[in-house]
Amino acid sequence: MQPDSAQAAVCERIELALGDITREHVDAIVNAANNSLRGGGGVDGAIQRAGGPEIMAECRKIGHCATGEAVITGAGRLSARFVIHAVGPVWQGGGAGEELLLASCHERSLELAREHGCRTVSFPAISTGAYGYPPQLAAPIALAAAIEALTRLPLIEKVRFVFIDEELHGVYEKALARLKASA
Ligand code: AR6
Repeated sequence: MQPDSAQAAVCERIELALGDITREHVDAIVNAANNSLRGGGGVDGAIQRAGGPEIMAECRKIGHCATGEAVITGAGRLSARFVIHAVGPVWQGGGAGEELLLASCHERSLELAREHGCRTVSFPAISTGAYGYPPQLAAPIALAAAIEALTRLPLIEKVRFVFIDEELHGVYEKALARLKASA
């Protein structure tokens, strides 16, 4: 397979969906967490509420996660088997390594998923809420990072990006179409 068609095939393993990530029926859902793993609002709050206290108890034991990294816990009452807590960067204008950190937390999440035998993984739009990353800039980085990781991780069959917000869904759809067109 030529490199270009290989990338096009990888794009087919990415899906975008509108909905609540806590309702995903996948092996692992990714949480948009913070360094202290102490919970918060947004996706984090929704996951902790829907999954129950077991998730936070495990997070407390782990204690910390660096920006651009990810850690894994069980998923409590959720349908998923695991929650992968990824810490994206706070947007500071783009000159503080945000791009690399955003890409890296996606790649690390998928590597962790693979290490735990996951075949299907759902991501939220990490950093685009409380952390203020402009969605138009975050979308191509998050998607390209997932595509890059999937080329190395053939056992991961499907990566879904799930949006609670229709406008955000549209932004990621356009970015994915651009990446597909350039593949
Ligand atoms: N399902 C899917 N997407 C959602 C959901 C949901 N249930 N709820 C919100 N979103 P955020 P961040 C979208 O703030 O920017 C937390 O307090 C939302 O529309 O959850 O990485 C953590 O503890 C937004 O576009 O994550 C950290 O302190 C996107 O999810 C901090 O926020 C991400 O928003 C992390 O900030």
